Amino acid sequence: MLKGCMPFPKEIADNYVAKGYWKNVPLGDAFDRVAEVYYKKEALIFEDLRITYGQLKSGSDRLAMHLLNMGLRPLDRVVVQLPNIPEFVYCYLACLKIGVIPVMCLPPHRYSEISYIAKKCEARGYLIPDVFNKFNYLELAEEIKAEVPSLEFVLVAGRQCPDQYVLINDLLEDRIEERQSVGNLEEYRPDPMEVAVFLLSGGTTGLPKIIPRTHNDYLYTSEMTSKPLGFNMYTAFLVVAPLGHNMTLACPGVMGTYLNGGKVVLSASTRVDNICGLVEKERITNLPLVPALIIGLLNYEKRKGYDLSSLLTITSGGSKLNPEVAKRIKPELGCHLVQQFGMAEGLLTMTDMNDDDEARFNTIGYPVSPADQFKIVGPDGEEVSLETPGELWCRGPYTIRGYYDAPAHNEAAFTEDGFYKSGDIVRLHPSGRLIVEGRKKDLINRGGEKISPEEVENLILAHPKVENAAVVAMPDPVMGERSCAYVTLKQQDADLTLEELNLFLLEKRIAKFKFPERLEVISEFPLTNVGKIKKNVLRQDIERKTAEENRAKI
Ligand code: OOB
Repeated sequence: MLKGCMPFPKEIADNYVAKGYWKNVPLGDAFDRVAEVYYKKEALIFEDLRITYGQLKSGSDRLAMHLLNMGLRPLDRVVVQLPNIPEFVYCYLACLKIGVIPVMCLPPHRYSEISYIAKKCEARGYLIPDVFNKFNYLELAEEIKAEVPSLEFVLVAGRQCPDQYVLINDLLEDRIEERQSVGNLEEYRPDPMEVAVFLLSGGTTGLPKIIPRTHNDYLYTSEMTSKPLGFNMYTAFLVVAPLGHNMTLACPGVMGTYLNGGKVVLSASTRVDNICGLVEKERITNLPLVPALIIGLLNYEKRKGYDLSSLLTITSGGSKLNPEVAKRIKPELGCHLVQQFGMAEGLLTMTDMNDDDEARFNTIGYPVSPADQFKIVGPDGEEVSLETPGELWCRGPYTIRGYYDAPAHNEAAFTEDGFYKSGDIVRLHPSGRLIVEGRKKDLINRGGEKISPEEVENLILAHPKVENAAVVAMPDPVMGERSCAYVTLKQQDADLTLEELNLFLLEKRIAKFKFPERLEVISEFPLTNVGKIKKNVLRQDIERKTAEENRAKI
Protein backbone atom coordinates (compact mmCIF):
# COMPACT_ATOMS: atom_id res chain seq x y z
CA MET A 1 0.00 0.00 0.00
CA LEU A 2 1.07 3.60 -0.65
CA LYS A 3 3.79 4.61 1.81
CA GLY A 4 2.34 6.53 4.74
CA CYS A 5 -0.94 4.57 4.72
CA MET A 6 -2.01 1.93 7.21
CA PRO A 7 -3.26 -1.22 5.48
CA PHE A 8 -5.98 -3.47 6.94
CA PRO A 9 -4.38 -6.50 8.65
CA LYS A 10 -4.00 -9.29 6.09
CA GLU A 11 -6.28 -11.86 7.69
CA ILE A 12 -9.03 -9.25 8.10
CA ALA A 13 -8.67 -8.10 4.49
CA ASP A 14 -8.80 -11.73 3.31
CA ASN A 15 -11.95 -12.23 5.31
CA TYR A 16 -13.61 -9.15 3.76
CA VAL A 17 -12.84 -10.55 0.33
CA ALA A 18 -14.02 -14.06 1.26
CA LYS A 19 -17.30 -12.68 2.62
CA GLY A 20 -17.83 -10.69 -0.57
CA TYR A 21 -17.72 -7.26 1.07
CA TRP A 22 -14.69 -6.39 -1.01
CA LYS A 23 -15.20 -7.25 -4.66
CA ASN A 24 -11.58 -6.76 -5.68
CA VAL A 25 -12.76 -4.53 -8.50
CA PRO A 26 -11.21 -1.07 -9.00
CA LEU A 27 -13.72 1.78 -8.97
CA GLY A 28 -13.02 2.68 -12.60
CA ASP A 29 -13.87 -0.87 -13.72
CA ALA A 30 -17.04 -0.83 -11.63
CA PHE A 31 -18.14 2.29 -13.50
CA ASP A 32 -17.14 0.91 -16.92
CA ARG A 33 -19.12 -2.29 -16.42
CA VAL A 34 -22.31 -0.30 -15.80
CA ALA A 35 -21.49 2.13 -18.61
CA GLU A 36 -21.36 -0.74 -21.08
CA VAL A 37 -24.85 -1.86 -20.08
CA TYR A 38 -26.39 1.63 -20.11
CA TYR A 39 -24.29 3.05 -22.92
CA LYS A 40 -27.01 5.26 -24.39
CA LYS A 41 -28.64 6.23 -21.13
CA GLU A 42 -28.16 9.67 -19.57
CA ALA A 43 -25.57 9.68 -16.80
CA LEU A 44 -24.74 13.30 -16.07
CA ILE A 45 -26.72 16.49 -16.49
CA PHE A 46 -25.52 20.02 -15.96
CA GLU A 47 -27.41 23.05 -17.23
CA ASP A 48 -28.04 22.29 -20.91
CA LEU A 49 -25.38 19.57 -21.14
CA ARG A 50 -26.72 16.00 -21.20
CA ILE A 51 -24.00 13.34 -21.10
CA THR A 52 -24.65 9.64 -21.65
CA TYR A 53 -22.89 6.75 -19.93
CA GLY A 54 -21.14 6.05 -23.22
CA GLN A 55 -19.85 9.61 -23.47
CA LEU A 56 -18.75 9.63 -19.85
CA LYS A 57 -16.91 6.35 -20.32
CA SER A 58 -15.13 7.34 -23.52
CA GLY A 59 -14.41 10.85 -22.21
CA SER A 60 -12.87 9.55 -18.99
CA ASP A 61 -10.86 6.92 -20.93
CA ARG A 62 -9.57 9.66 -23.20
CA LEU A 63 -8.67 11.88 -20.26
CA ALA A 64 -6.96 8.98 -18.49
CA MET A 65 -4.78 8.40 -21.57
CA HIS A 66 -3.88 12.07 -21.69
CA LEU A 67 -2.94 12.06 -18.01
CA LEU A 68 -0.65 9.10 -18.65
CA ASN A 69 0.90 10.83 -21.64
CA MET A 70 1.57 13.89 -19.52
CA GLY A 71 3.55 11.62 -17.21
CA LEU A 72 1.15 10.97 -14.35
CA ARG A 73 1.43 7.46 -12.94
CA PRO A 74 -0.53 5.23 -10.52
CA LEU A 75 -0.46 6.50 -6.92
CA ASP A 76 0.57 10.02 -7.97
CA ARG A 77 -1.57 12.60 -6.20
CA VAL A 78 -3.53 15.42 -7.82
CA VAL A 79 -5.32 18.09 -5.80
CA VAL A 80 -8.88 18.52 -7.09
CA GLN A 81 -10.51 21.85 -6.38
CA LEU A 82 -13.24 21.83 -9.00
CA PRO A 83 -16.81 23.00 -8.40
CA ASN A 84 -19.89 20.94 -9.32
CA ILE A 85 -19.31 20.77 -13.07
CA PRO A 86 -19.04 17.82 -15.49
CA GLU A 87 -15.25 18.17 -15.66
CA PHE A 88 -15.14 17.11 -12.02
CA VAL A 89 -16.79 13.78 -12.83
CA TYR A 90 -14.68 13.18 -15.96
CA CYS A 91 -11.48 13.90 -14.04
CA TYR A 92 -12.51 11.82 -11.03
CA LEU A 93 -13.26 8.78 -13.21
CA ALA A 94 -10.09 9.29 -15.27
CA CYS A 95 -7.95 9.30 -12.12
CA LEU A 96 -9.66 6.20 -10.73
CA LYS A 97 -9.03 4.32 -13.97
CA ILE A 98 -5.25 4.73 -13.78
CA GLY A 99 -4.87 4.76 -10.01
CA VAL A 100 -3.95 8.45 -9.80
CA ILE A 101 -5.20 9.63 -6.41
CA PRO A 102 -7.50 12.65 -6.44
CA VAL A 103 -7.23 14.74 -3.28
CA MET A 104 -10.66 16.14 -2.53
CA CYS A 105 -10.35 19.81 -1.70
CA LEU A 106 -13.25 22.27 -1.76
CA PRO A 107 -13.72 25.39 -3.91
CA PRO A 108 -13.75 27.72 -0.84
CA HIS A 109 -10.30 26.55 0.23
CA ARG A 110 -7.62 29.15 -0.23
CA TYR A 111 -3.85 29.44 -0.23
CA SER A 112 -3.44 28.32 3.38
CA GLU A 113 -5.26 25.00 2.98
CA ILE A 114 -4.20 24.18 -0.60
CA SER A 115 -0.50 24.89 -0.10
CA TYR A 116 -0.48 22.77 3.05
CA ILE A 117 -2.35 19.83 1.50
CA ALA A 118 -0.50 19.89 -1.84
CA LYS A 119 2.81 19.88 0.00
CA LYS A 120 1.77 17.24 2.49
CA CYS A 121 0.75 14.78 -0.21
CA GLU A 122 3.44 15.87 -2.67
CA ALA A 123 0.88 16.54 -5.36
CA ARG A 124 2.04 16.45 -8.98
CA GLY A 125 -1.17 17.93 -10.35
CA TYR A 126 -3.69 20.62 -9.41
CA LEU A 127 -7.16 20.77 -10.99
CA ILE A 128 -8.98 24.08 -10.84
CA PRO A 129 -11.66 26.17 -12.51
CA ASP A 130 -10.38 29.38 -14.11
CA VAL A 131 -12.77 31.59 -12.16
CA PHE A 132 -15.51 30.47 -9.80
CA ASN A 133 -17.64 32.55 -7.44
CA LYS A 134 -15.62 35.62 -8.52
CA PHE A 135 -12.38 34.04 -7.33
CA ASN A 136 -9.45 33.68 -9.72
CA TYR A 137 -7.96 30.19 -9.27
CA LEU A 138 -5.33 30.77 -11.96
CA GLU A 139 -3.67 33.33 -9.72
CA LEU A 140 -3.88 30.98 -6.75
CA ALA A 141 -2.29 28.22 -8.85
CA GLU A 142 0.68 30.47 -9.64
CA GLU A 143 1.38 30.91 -5.95
CA ILE A 144 0.81 27.27 -5.13
CA LYS A 145 3.23 26.27 -7.89
CA ALA A 146 5.88 28.56 -6.45
CA GLU A 147 5.39 27.04 -3.02
CA VAL A 148 5.03 23.32 -3.85
CA PRO A 149 8.06 21.91 -5.68
CA SER A 150 6.35 18.60 -6.59
CA LEU A 151 3.63 20.38 -8.58
CA GLU A 152 4.11 19.97 -12.34
CA PHE A 153 0.68 20.13 -13.94
CA VAL A 154 -2.17 22.58 -13.56
CA LEU A 155 -5.34 21.48 -15.34
CA VAL A 156 -8.02 24.09 -15.84
CA ALA A 157 -11.75 23.80 -16.37
CA GLY A 158 -12.70 26.85 -18.39
CA ARG A 159 -12.18 28.55 -21.71
CA GLN A 160 -8.73 30.07 -21.42
CA CYS A 161 -5.60 29.58 -19.41
CA PRO A 162 -1.91 30.53 -19.53
CA ASP A 163 0.25 28.49 -21.94
CA GLN A 164 1.97 26.48 -19.25
CA TYR A 165 -1.40 25.13 -18.02
CA VAL A 166 -3.69 22.64 -19.74
CA LEU A 167 -7.39 23.07 -20.49
CA ILE A 168 -9.36 19.99 -19.44
CA ASN A 169 -11.76 20.55 -22.32
CA ASP A 170 -8.92 20.48 -24.85
CA LEU A 171 -7.97 17.05 -23.55
CA LEU A 172 -11.60 15.89 -23.60
CA GLU A 173 -11.87 16.97 -27.23
CA ASP A 174 -8.57 15.54 -28.46
CA ARG A 175 -9.31 12.07 -29.87
CA ILE A 176 -6.18 10.42 -28.55
CA GLU A 177 -7.80 6.99 -28.93
CA GLU A 178 -7.26 7.35 -32.70
CA ARG A 179 -3.50 7.48 -32.10
CA GLN A 180 -3.20 5.11 -29.14
CA SER A 181 -5.13 2.04 -28.09
CA VAL A 182 -7.57 2.42 -25.19
CA GLY A 183 -6.43 -1.07 -24.29
CA ASN A 184 -3.19 0.49 -23.00
CA LEU A 185 -5.11 1.63 -19.95
CA GLU A 186 -5.22 -2.02 -18.81
CA GLU A 187 -1.56 -1.79 -17.95
CA TYR A 188 -2.27 0.86 -15.35
CA ARG A 189 -5.33 -0.76 -13.85
CA PRO A 190 -5.01 -0.16 -10.08
CA ASP A 191 -4.84 -2.79 -7.37
CA PRO A 192 -8.24 -2.67 -5.59
CA MET A 193 -6.46 -2.87 -2.22
CA GLU A 194 -4.68 0.38 -3.02
CA VAL A 195 -5.67 3.95 -2.21
CA ALA A 196 -8.26 5.30 -4.65
CA VAL A 197 -9.06 8.69 -3.13
CA PHE A 198 -7.75 11.05 -0.47
CA LEU A 199 -10.52 12.74 1.51
CA LEU A 200 -9.98 15.50 4.04
CA SER A 201 -10.96 15.17 7.67
CA GLY A 202 -13.13 17.75 9.35
CA GLY A 203 -10.02 18.25 11.43
CA THR A 204 -9.98 18.76 15.16
CA THR A 205 -6.29 19.54 15.12
CA GLY A 206 -4.71 22.58 13.50
CA LEU A 207 -4.82 21.46 9.88
CA PRO A 208 -6.88 18.85 8.03
CA LYS A 209 -5.79 15.24 8.14
CA ILE A 210 -5.69 13.22 4.93
CA ILE A 211 -7.91 10.14 4.74
CA PRO A 212 -6.86 7.35 2.37
CA ARG A 213 -9.81 5.36 1.00
CA THR A 214 -9.15 2.24 -1.05
CA HIS A 215 -10.98 1.06 -4.18
CA ASN A 216 -12.39 -1.91 -2.28
CA ASP A 217 -13.64 -0.02 0.73
CA TYR A 218 -15.00 2.92 -1.24
CA LEU A 219 -16.90 0.72 -3.68
CA TYR A 220 -18.41 -1.15 -0.77
CA THR A 221 -19.44 2.17 0.81
CA SER A 222 -21.42 3.16 -2.28
CA GLU A 223 -23.02 -0.28 -2.62
CA MET A 224 -24.16 -0.47 0.99
CA THR A 225 -25.49 3.08 1.22
CA SER A 226 -27.52 2.84 -1.98
CA LYS A 227 -29.50 -0.11 -0.60
CA PRO A 228 -31.54 1.66 2.11
CA LEU A 229 -32.45 4.29 -0.51
CA GLY A 230 -33.63 1.74 -3.06
CA PHE A 231 -31.38 3.06 -5.84
CA ASN A 232 -31.99 1.61 -9.33
CA MET A 233 -31.74 2.60 -13.00
CA TYR A 234 -34.60 5.09 -12.57
CA THR A 235 -32.78 6.98 -9.82
CA ALA A 236 -32.35 10.68 -10.54
CA PHE A 237 -29.85 12.02 -8.01
CA LEU A 238 -29.37 15.73 -7.41
CA VAL A 239 -25.98 16.96 -6.23
CA VAL A 240 -26.20 20.21 -4.29
CA ALA A 241 -23.33 20.01 -1.79
CA PRO A 242 -19.76 20.09 -3.13
CA LEU A 243 -18.86 16.94 -5.08
CA GLY A 244 -15.67 16.63 -3.05
CA HIS A 245 -17.66 15.72 0.06
CA ASN A 246 -17.81 12.05 0.94
CA MET A 247 -21.61 12.17 1.18
CA THR A 248 -22.10 13.48 -2.37
CA LEU A 249 -19.26 11.53 -3.89
CA ALA A 250 -19.87 8.05 -2.54
CA CYS A 251 -22.52 7.68 0.23
CA PRO A 252 -24.18 6.63 -2.08
CA GLY A 253 -23.62 9.83 -4.00
CA VAL A 254 -22.46 9.93 -7.59
CA MET A 255 -20.75 6.53 -7.43
CA GLY A 256 -23.79 4.83 -5.86
CA THR A 257 -26.03 6.30 -8.56
CA TYR A 258 -23.71 5.04 -11.30
CA LEU A 259 -23.41 1.55 -9.83
CA ASN A 260 -27.18 1.33 -10.27
CA GLY A 261 -27.43 2.93 -13.71
CA GLY A 262 -29.19 6.10 -12.54
CA LYS A 263 -28.62 9.71 -13.61
CA VAL A 264 -26.74 12.43 -11.72
CA VAL A 265 -27.84 16.05 -11.99
CA LEU A 266 -25.41 18.74 -10.84
CA SER A 267 -26.70 21.90 -9.27
CA ALA A 268 -24.59 24.99 -9.78
CA SER A 269 -25.88 26.60 -6.61
CA THR A 270 -27.37 25.84 -3.20
CA ARG A 271 -30.24 28.28 -3.67
CA VAL A 272 -33.60 26.73 -2.86
CA ASP A 273 -35.27 28.09 -6.01
CA ASN A 274 -32.57 26.43 -8.06
CA ILE A 275 -33.01 23.13 -6.17
CA CYS A 276 -36.80 23.19 -6.63
CA GLY A 277 -36.45 24.08 -10.32
CA LEU A 278 -34.11 21.14 -10.95
CA VAL A 279 -36.25 18.68 -8.98
CA GLU A 280 -39.21 19.62 -11.18
CA LYS A 281 -37.33 19.72 -14.49
CA GLU A 282 -35.30 16.53 -14.05
CA ARG A 283 -37.87 14.58 -12.01
CA ILE A 284 -35.34 14.11 -9.21
CA THR A 285 -36.01 11.04 -7.05
CA ASN A 286 -33.28 11.32 -4.39
CA LEU A 287 -32.00 14.47 -2.80
CA PRO A 288 -29.23 14.51 -0.19
CA LEU A 289 -29.08 17.70 1.86
CA VAL A 290 -27.54 19.02 5.05
CA PRO A 291 -30.17 19.97 7.66
CA ALA A 292 -29.59 23.70 7.03
CA LEU A 293 -30.78 23.27 3.43
CA ILE A 294 -33.71 21.09 4.47
CA ILE A 295 -34.84 23.95 6.73
CA GLY A 296 -34.33 26.37 3.84
CA LEU A 297 -36.45 24.19 1.56
CA LEU A 298 -39.23 23.75 4.11
CA ASN A 299 -39.38 27.49 4.77
CA TYR A 300 -39.26 28.49 1.10
CA GLU A 301 -42.65 30.04 0.50
CA LYS A 302 -42.70 29.65 -3.29
CA ARG A 303 -42.01 25.92 -2.99
CA LYS A 304 -45.66 25.08 -3.65
CA GLY A 305 -45.32 26.55 -7.11
CA TYR A 306 -43.02 23.67 -8.10
CA ASP A 307 -43.90 20.06 -8.84
CA LEU A 308 -41.76 18.09 -6.39
CA SER A 309 -43.83 14.91 -6.68
CA SER A 310 -40.97 12.87 -8.19
CA LEU A 311 -39.04 12.99 -4.89
CA LEU A 312 -38.85 9.62 -3.14
CA THR A 313 -36.28 10.42 -0.45
CA ILE A 314 -34.47 13.28 1.15
CA THR A 315 -31.32 12.14 2.90
CA SER A 316 -30.23 14.33 5.78
CA GLY A 317 -26.62 14.09 6.86
CA GLY A 318 -23.54 15.97 7.95
CA SER A 319 -25.02 17.48 11.11
CA LYS A 320 -27.79 16.80 13.56
CA LEU A 321 -31.35 17.07 12.25
CA ASN A 322 -33.79 18.54 14.73
CA PRO A 323 -36.72 16.08 15.21
CA GLU A 324 -39.19 18.98 14.78
CA VAL A 325 -37.75 19.60 11.31
CA ALA A 326 -37.66 15.86 10.57
CA LYS A 327 -41.41 15.59 11.27
CA ARG A 328 -42.26 18.18 8.62
CA ILE A 329 -40.61 16.39 5.69
CA LYS A 330 -43.24 13.79 4.82
CA PRO A 331 -46.33 16.02 5.19
CA GLU A 332 -44.79 19.07 3.54
CA LEU A 333 -42.48 17.64 0.89
CA GLY A 334 -44.30 14.37 0.29
CA CYS A 335 -41.23 12.11 0.44
CA HIS A 336 -39.45 9.85 2.91
CA LEU A 337 -36.74 11.11 5.20
CA VAL A 338 -33.61 8.99 5.54
CA GLN A 339 -31.16 10.12 8.19
CA GLN A 340 -27.52 9.46 7.57
CA PHE A 341 -24.66 9.84 9.97
CA GLY A 342 -21.21 9.52 8.56
CA MET A 343 -17.62 10.54 8.54
CA ALA A 344 -14.96 10.72 5.89
CA GLU A 345 -12.98 8.23 8.00
CA GLY A 346 -15.56 5.58 7.15
CA LEU A 347 -18.46 4.44 9.32
CA LEU A 348 -21.95 5.24 8.06
CA THR A 349 -25.28 4.69 9.72
CA MET A 350 -28.69 5.16 8.09
CA THR A 351 -32.33 4.91 8.91
CA ASP A 352 -34.54 2.92 6.57
CA MET A 353 -37.44 4.21 4.48
CA ASN A 354 -39.67 1.69 6.25
CA ASP A 355 -38.64 2.63 9.80
CA ASP A 356 -41.36 3.94 12.10
CA ASP A 357 -41.60 7.65 12.87
CA GLU A 358 -39.86 7.38 16.24
CA ALA A 359 -36.80 5.79 14.61
CA ARG A 360 -36.74 8.13 11.62
CA PHE A 361 -37.11 11.36 13.58
CA ASN A 362 -34.87 10.62 16.55
CA THR A 363 -32.17 8.16 15.53
CA ILE A 364 -29.46 7.84 12.93
CA GLY A 365 -30.34 4.19 12.32
CA TYR A 366 -27.95 1.24 12.08
CA PRO A 367 -24.44 0.95 10.65
CA VAL A 368 -24.82 0.03 6.98
CA SER A 369 -22.64 -3.10 7.01
CA PRO A 370 -23.16 -6.31 9.01
CA ALA A 371 -19.38 -6.27 9.49
CA ASP A 372 -19.31 -2.83 11.11
CA GLN A 373 -18.22 -3.06 14.73
CA PHE A 374 -18.66 -0.32 17.25
CA LYS A 375 -18.23 0.38 20.94
CA ILE A 376 -19.66 3.19 23.03
CA VAL A 377 -17.04 4.08 25.56
CA GLY A 378 -16.98 6.14 28.78
CA PRO A 379 -14.18 8.46 29.91
CA ASP A 380 -12.44 5.48 31.58
CA GLY A 381 -12.15 3.69 28.24
CA GLU A 382 -14.71 1.05 29.30
CA GLU A 383 -17.89 0.34 27.34
CA VAL A 384 -20.98 1.99 28.82
CA SER A 385 -24.35 0.28 29.33
CA LEU A 386 -27.32 0.49 26.97
CA GLU A 387 -28.77 3.99 26.60
CA THR A 388 -25.82 5.66 28.35
CA PRO A 389 -24.03 8.26 26.22
CA GLY A 390 -20.38 7.62 25.41
CA GLU A 391 -17.80 8.10 22.67
CA LEU A 392 -18.35 6.12 19.48
CA TRP A 393 -15.43 3.91 18.46
CA CYS A 394 -15.72 2.03 15.19
CA ARG A 395 -13.96 -0.46 12.97
CA GLY A 396 -15.02 -2.35 9.86
CA PRO A 397 -14.65 -3.00 6.13
CA TYR A 398 -14.69 0.65 5.12
CA THR A 399 -13.30 2.48 8.15
CA ILE A 400 -9.68 3.56 7.80
CA ARG A 401 -6.94 2.18 10.04
CA GLY A 402 -4.96 5.42 10.02
CA TYR A 403 -4.60 8.86 8.46
CA TYR A 404 -2.01 9.42 5.75
CA ASP A 405 1.46 10.10 7.11
CA ALA A 406 0.35 11.05 10.62
CA PRO A 407 1.90 8.52 13.03
CA ALA A 408 1.65 10.64 16.17
CA HIS A 409 -1.95 11.63 15.51
CA ASN A 410 -2.85 8.04 14.60
CA GLU A 411 -1.63 6.84 17.95
CA ALA A 412 -4.19 9.04 19.68
CA ALA A 413 -7.05 8.57 17.19
CA PHE A 414 -6.97 4.76 16.87
CA THR A 415 -6.85 1.95 19.41
CA GLU A 416 -4.18 -0.71 19.12
CA ASP A 417 -6.74 -3.14 17.72
CA GLY A 418 -7.83 -0.72 15.01
CA PHE A 419 -10.91 1.08 16.34
CA TYR A 420 -11.24 4.70 15.21
CA LYS A 421 -12.14 7.02 18.10
CA SER A 422 -14.71 9.20 16.37
CA GLY A 423 -15.04 11.90 19.03
CA ASP A 424 -18.84 11.73 18.63
CA ILE A 425 -20.98 11.11 21.69
CA VAL A 426 -23.77 8.65 20.95
CA ARG A 427 -26.17 6.41 22.81
CA LEU A 428 -27.52 2.99 21.87
CA HIS A 429 -31.31 2.80 21.62
CA PRO A 430 -32.77 -0.57 22.77
CA SER A 431 -33.70 -1.23 19.11
CA GLY A 432 -29.98 -1.29 18.27
CA ARG A 433 -30.12 2.08 16.52
CA LEU A 434 -27.80 4.91 17.44
CA ILE A 435 -28.70 8.38 18.67
CA VAL A 436 -26.28 11.31 18.41
CA GLU A 437 -25.98 13.15 21.71
CA GLY A 438 -23.11 15.54 21.02
CA ARG A 439 -19.39 15.35 20.64
CA LYS A 440 -16.23 15.19 22.60
CA LYS A 441 -13.92 16.52 19.89
CA ASP A 442 -13.17 20.22 19.60
CA LEU A 443 -14.85 21.07 16.31
CA ILE A 444 -17.50 23.39 14.93
CA ASN A 445 -20.10 21.90 12.61
CA ARG A 446 -21.39 24.82 10.55
CA GLY A 447 -24.27 23.39 8.55
CA GLY A 448 -22.26 20.23 7.82
CA GLU A 449 -19.04 22.10 6.97
CA LYS A 450 -16.47 21.31 9.65
CA ILE A 451 -14.21 23.94 11.22
CA SER A 452 -11.20 23.21 13.40
CA PRO A 453 -11.18 25.84 16.20
CA GLU A 454 -7.47 25.27 16.74
CA GLU A 455 -6.66 26.21 13.15
CA VAL A 456 -8.56 29.51 13.44
CA GLU A 457 -7.29 30.25 16.96
CA ASN A 458 -3.69 29.94 15.78
CA LEU A 459 -4.34 32.57 13.13
CA ILE A 460 -6.21 34.92 15.48
CA LEU A 461 -3.32 34.71 17.95
CA ALA A 462 -1.10 36.32 15.33
CA HIS A 463 -3.22 39.50 15.43
CA PRO A 464 -1.11 42.24 17.05
CA LYS A 465 -3.88 43.29 19.43
CA VAL A 466 -4.79 39.79 20.62
CA GLU A 467 -3.39 38.25 23.76
CA ASN A 468 -5.32 34.96 23.82
CA ALA A 469 -8.15 33.42 21.77
CA ALA A 470 -10.67 30.60 21.87
CA VAL A 471 -13.12 29.74 19.11
CA VAL A 472 -16.32 27.93 20.09
CA ALA A 473 -19.61 26.87 18.52
CA MET A 474 -22.65 29.07 19.08
CA PRO A 475 -26.11 27.63 18.47
CA ASP A 476 -27.92 28.67 15.30
CA PRO A 477 -31.49 27.70 14.33
CA VAL A 478 -30.60 27.08 10.67
CA MET A 479 -26.90 26.21 10.48
CA GLY A 480 -26.97 24.25 13.74
CA GLU A 481 -23.77 25.94 14.81
CA ARG A 482 -21.78 28.98 13.86
CA SER A 483 -18.35 30.05 14.98
CA CYS A 484 -17.80 32.57 17.79
CA ALA A 485 -14.37 33.88 18.76
CA TYR A 486 -13.57 34.91 22.33
CA VAL A 487 -10.44 37.01 22.72
CA THR A 488 -8.54 38.88 25.38
CA LEU A 489 -6.52 41.89 24.25
CA LYS A 490 -2.94 42.80 25.11
CA GLN A 491 -4.03 46.29 26.15
CA GLN A 492 -7.14 46.26 28.28
CA ASP A 493 -8.32 49.65 26.99
CA ALA A 494 -7.92 48.71 23.30
CA ASP A 495 -10.82 47.48 21.17
CA LEU A 496 -11.25 45.03 18.34
CA THR A 497 -14.23 44.59 16.04
CA LEU A 498 -15.35 41.49 14.13
CA GLU A 499 -14.76 43.33 10.83
CA GLU A 500 -11.22 44.19 11.86
CA LEU A 501 -10.52 40.61 12.90
CA ASN A 502 -11.97 39.16 9.69
CA LEU A 503 -9.99 41.57 7.52
CA PHE A 504 -6.94 40.20 9.25
CA LEU A 505 -8.08 36.60 8.60
CA LEU A 506 -8.70 37.47 4.96
CA GLU A 507 -4.99 38.21 4.69
CA LYS A 508 -4.25 34.78 6.17
CA ARG A 509 -6.13 33.27 3.23
CA ILE A 510 -8.25 30.51 4.68
CA ALA A 511 -11.68 29.35 3.51
CA LYS A 512 -14.31 31.98 4.38
CA PHE A 513 -16.66 29.50 6.04
CA LYS A 514 -14.07 29.30 8.83
CA PHE A 515 -14.30 33.01 9.70
CA PRO A 516 -15.84 33.73 13.12
CA GLU A 517 -19.33 35.17 12.83
CA ARG A 518 -19.29 36.79 16.24
CA LEU A 519 -16.58 38.25 18.42
CA GLU A 520 -16.66 38.51 22.21
CA VAL A 521 -13.86 40.60 23.72
CA ILE A 522 -13.43 39.63 27.37
CA SER A 523 -11.05 40.72 30.11
CA GLU A 524 -9.95 37.24 31.13
CA PHE A 525 -10.57 33.61 30.23
CA PRO A 526 -12.07 31.09 32.63
CA LEU A 527 -9.20 28.64 33.21
CA THR A 528 -8.89 25.12 34.62
CA ASN A 529 -6.43 24.56 37.43
CA VAL A 530 -3.80 23.53 34.86
CA GLY A 531 -4.34 26.79 32.99
CA LYS A 532 -6.40 25.50 30.01
CA ILE A 533 -9.27 27.62 28.72
CA LYS A 534 -12.61 26.21 29.91
CA LYS A 535 -14.32 26.11 26.53
CA ASN A 536 -17.50 24.61 27.96
CA VAL A 537 -17.96 27.76 30.07
CA LEU A 538 -17.61 29.89 26.91
CA ARG A 539 -20.08 27.68 25.04
CA GLN A 540 -22.59 28.06 27.86
CA ASP A 541 -21.98 31.81 27.91
CA ILE A 542 -22.68 32.27 24.20
CA GLU A 543 -25.65 29.92 24.34
CA ARG A 544 -27.18 32.01 27.14
CA LYS A 545 -26.44 35.29 25.34
CA THR A 546 -27.94 34.17 22.01
CA ALA A 547 -31.01 32.76 23.79
CA GLU A 548 -31.52 36.08 25.62
CA GLU A 549 -31.11 38.05 22.40
CA ASN A 550 -33.60 35.82 20.60
CA ARG A 551 -36.11 36.27 23.42
CA ALA A 552 -35.66 40.02 23.22
CA LYS A 553 -36.41 39.93 19.48
CA ILE A 554 -39.79 38.21 19.95
C1 OOB B 1 -19.85 13.78 7.09
O1 OOB B 1 -18.50 13.58 7.15
P1 OOB B 1 -17.40 14.56 7.77
O2 OOB B 1 -16.14 13.80 7.75
O3 OOB B 1 -17.46 15.87 7.09
O4 OOB B 1 -17.84 14.84 9.27
C2 OOB B 1 -18.00 13.80 10.20
C3 OOB B 1 -18.67 14.30 11.44
C4 OOB B 1 -19.12 13.19 12.36
O5 OOB B 1 -18.05 12.70 13.14
C5 OOB B 1 -20.18 13.92 13.16
O6 OOB B 1 -19.57 14.71 14.15
C6 OOB B 1 -20.83 14.82 12.16
O7 OOB B 1 -19.87 15.01 11.13
N1 OOB B 1 -22.05 14.25 11.56
C7 OOB B 1 -23.27 14.25 12.16
C8 OOB B 1 -24.15 13.62 11.24
N2 OOB B 1 -23.44 13.27 10.15
C9 OOB B 1 -22.18 13.67 10.36
N3 OOB B 1 -23.67 14.68 13.35
C10 OOB B 1 -24.99 14.51 13.66
N4 OOB B 1 -25.89 13.92 12.85
C11 OOB B 1 -25.52 13.46 11.63
N5 OOB B 1 -26.42 12.87 10.82
O8 OOB B 1 -20.39 14.72 7.64
C12 OOB B 1 -20.63 12.76 6.36
C13 OOB B 1 -19.99 11.79 5.61
C14 OOB B 1 -20.73 10.84 4.92
C15 OOB B 1 -22.10 10.87 4.96
C16 OOB B 1 -22.75 11.82 5.72
C17 OOB B 1 -22.02 12.77 6.42
